[in-house]
Amino acid sequence: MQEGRIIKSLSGFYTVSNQNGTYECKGRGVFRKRKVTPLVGDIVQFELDENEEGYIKEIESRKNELVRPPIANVNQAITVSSAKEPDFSTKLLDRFLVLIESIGIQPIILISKTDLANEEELYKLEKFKKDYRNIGYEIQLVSKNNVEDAKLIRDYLPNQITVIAGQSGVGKSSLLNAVLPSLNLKTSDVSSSLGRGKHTTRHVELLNINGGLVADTPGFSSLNFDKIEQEELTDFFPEMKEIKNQCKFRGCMHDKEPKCAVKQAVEQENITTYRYEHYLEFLTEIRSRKPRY
Ligand SMILES: Nc1nc2c(ncn2[C@@H]2O[C@H](COP(=O)(O)OP(=O)(O)O)[C@@H](O)[C@H]2O)c(=O)[nH]1
Ligand SMILES: [Mg+2]
Ligand SMILES: [Zn+2]
Repeated sequence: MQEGRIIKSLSGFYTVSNQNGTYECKGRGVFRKRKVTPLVGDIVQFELDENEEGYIKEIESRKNELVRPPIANVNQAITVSSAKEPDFSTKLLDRFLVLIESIGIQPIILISKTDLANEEELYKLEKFKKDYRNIGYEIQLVSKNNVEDAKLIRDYLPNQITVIAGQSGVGKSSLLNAVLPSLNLKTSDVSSSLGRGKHTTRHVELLNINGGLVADTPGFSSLNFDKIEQEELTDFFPEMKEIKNQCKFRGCMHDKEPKCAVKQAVEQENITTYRYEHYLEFLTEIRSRKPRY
């Protein structure tokens, strides 16, 4: 028996990698009975037969599990939003952040394509950068042709399993290519990548980059809040979570309630108005969700 990590899955075959090498493995029927399917990212015990064909025998318990894309044991998400093409939106960024926070993964924010922004736009982006840094987020303004930026990104990767989240066309693959040119990932021009369904990266694979594993498959391809309850939403806005106990009422939703610490913080400009507005919009979205049976 050997231990390894599944780094790729394709029609019932799993590529398992460890310090000895990379092996093509099958999952034996046991998993079907137990209703667990091996996932990319899983640590597994496997056996090789005389023909060097591998069989997965055991799956170690998972720290977490992403559904779309299906990856286990992710511990970091880099969310990429472009400065331009498509235009930067704090609302979309906050949506990604909430989804990442909701599965307990550490987010890193990259604002890409900053070479396309003019002076005024850059000034605004620097302001946003300060705002998010104040909340405690790691955030960088980057562009694919800046060598220093590639170095910055490279340093986030060692010993982590990282998913890259972000709309198509924001430059995810381009940034990874900048970090490691030999990857040679496909990039697409914006006009075609903005259309739906034209994903160049469909299968799930973890790429070995600078001592870490990275999924170029866009993380969080479903951007709805189906799995989030309204009572939890505050916890996914760290600056609100931090002070929610100071609200007068337990279970305060920071909406119409009096003596709300969150609303006070917004008035005192310790919480940005736009983040608070996004909180309220997301809350409305969750509240108006159709109940599922
Ligand atoms: N000017 C500029 N264009 C970029 C940058 N990064 C990506 N692009 C372009 O944006 C388009 C989409 O990039 P791609 O990496 O495929 O985005 P992905 O869909 O997020 O993987 C391509 O035409 C890239 O050349 C950048 O930093 N600056
Ligand atoms: Mg891509
Ligand atoms: Zn409150």
